[in-house]
Amino acid sequence: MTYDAVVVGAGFAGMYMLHRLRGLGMSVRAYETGAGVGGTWYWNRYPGARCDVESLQYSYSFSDELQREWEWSERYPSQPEILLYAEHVADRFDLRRDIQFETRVTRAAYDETANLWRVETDRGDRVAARYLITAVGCLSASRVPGFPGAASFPGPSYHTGRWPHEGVDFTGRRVAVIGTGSSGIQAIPVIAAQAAHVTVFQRTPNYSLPAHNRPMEPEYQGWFKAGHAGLRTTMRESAAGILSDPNPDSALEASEEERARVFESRWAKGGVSFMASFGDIAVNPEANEIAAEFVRGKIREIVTDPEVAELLSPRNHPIGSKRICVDTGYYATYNRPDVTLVDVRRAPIEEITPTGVRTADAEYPADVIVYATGYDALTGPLLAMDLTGKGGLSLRRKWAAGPRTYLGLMTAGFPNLFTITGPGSPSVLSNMIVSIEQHVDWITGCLGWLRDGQVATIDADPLAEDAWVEHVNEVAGYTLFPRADSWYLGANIPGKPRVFMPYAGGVGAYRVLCDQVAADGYRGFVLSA
Ligand code: NA7
Repeated sequence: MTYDAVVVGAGFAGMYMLHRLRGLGMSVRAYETGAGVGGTWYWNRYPGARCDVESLQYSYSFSDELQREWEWSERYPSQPEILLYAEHVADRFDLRRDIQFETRVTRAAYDETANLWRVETDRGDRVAARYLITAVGCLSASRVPGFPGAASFPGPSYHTGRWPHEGVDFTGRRVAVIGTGSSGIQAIPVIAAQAAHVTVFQRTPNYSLPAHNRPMEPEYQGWFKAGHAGLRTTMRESAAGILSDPNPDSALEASEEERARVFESRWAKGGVSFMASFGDIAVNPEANEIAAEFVRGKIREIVTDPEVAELLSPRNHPIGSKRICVDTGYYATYNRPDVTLVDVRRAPIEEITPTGVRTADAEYPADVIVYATGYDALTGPLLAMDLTGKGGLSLRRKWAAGPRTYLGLMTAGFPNLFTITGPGSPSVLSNMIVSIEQHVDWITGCLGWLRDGQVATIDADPLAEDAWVEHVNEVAGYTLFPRADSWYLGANIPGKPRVFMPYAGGVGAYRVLCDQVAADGYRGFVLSA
């Protein structure tokens, strides 16, 4: 079977791409590993899973009817509600008939003679397509560190990103949670409320901001929907794709009182807009330290045991240089008598035993282990597929020293392969829905233009790619991101090249660049008839 396009993945990116490709009149097959749509939100069913972008902003903007008819029930959407929304979108736009579920794309190779991608799946499908479009997500390749003895643990163990659909009952159980990134920080308070005891194994404390989640105010929802068009434009033109009301003033130049006033009001408001308190927090280490110390002060206020408060206080990286977390009652959870915090930076986990977790200095009993240990981010899901471009070049070989793309949309030597929110684009530094829509719209525009001009192949020009990779690095160098050992840099995966993968130039500026490239007849791309 030969399709105009194969889309890999049916999360928010894959679903919208499928919708737009249909609009071009193309025949499309989408393959999805899960049994349903939703991607991240299909898999991440751990207790407390919630988006840290407000629900009204974490929703598609492409259909005015869709945004008018869908009602969000909370300020921040829970995983079940986002999944319901994804399912609603699939039904509303009749997407499922072109999606093959429970099917993983294992291999795709570019056939130069036929100018087709030949795609293979784990279900034995062998299909061809003119265009191959990956919508595989940035955080979908979950990772459990290879702790010795893990197989000897008789009780259940779960990774947050592969949570059982039927849920887990922790009542009366002793639970070990390994990892204190966003997933651990969201799950720990909810698990602690149910379990007999929770032991948290923390290697790096993270900065976490209160969500102050609450039921959606109907007036707020009404206001957003009425101003939909304008608000969406503001989001698209912003740095992170959200309405954060950025304050351009310098934290360094502000008086003590002014700083306290601004930080307190942002803290009280809740959510990630704290990072927009002052214009220099993300780029100036001294300004950043002022914001970081404010958060540490909050931790000391909330956590009653000063030693635990200090252990929870991040000191080895600037605030925002790792993904900022948003929580509900995280720090206060450590005031519970049935929650223990273990510092595995000082005494690392040495092995999992049949009765629990053993660190360099003690053994902690557990009935259940929760791995909140993250992902092989951005490149992981792409490299998990065996992708081969022109001349038998494999993507794994091409990206051995780190990902190389032009605009995060294409990689030279892999004609007609598009990577939605690929490395080198803002992706995880932004509201993913905004970045997804921008990429899908751009790709749709490009494919329509190619068709109208009877252009058979498009590929990134290696020189344009080199310049883009350099630009991505240069922009990252102006920020504080490279100062943290984060998954943005691949630092969480042993042996992964240390390269800052997303584009830190902001979604607004990036959109302008992409649009200019298109307006210039796809400058930096090689086109052939
Ligand atoms: P993250 O943010 O990558 O967090 C993973 C956590 O697991 C982090 O605290 C890690 O510590 C910890 N970890 C990983 N390996 C180990 C070992 N070997 N020993 C101890 N601790 C370990 O993943 P999340 O799922 O929380 O969040 C991913 C993104 O999803 C998030 O940023 C949002 O965008 C949504 P480390 O910091 O590496 O010292």
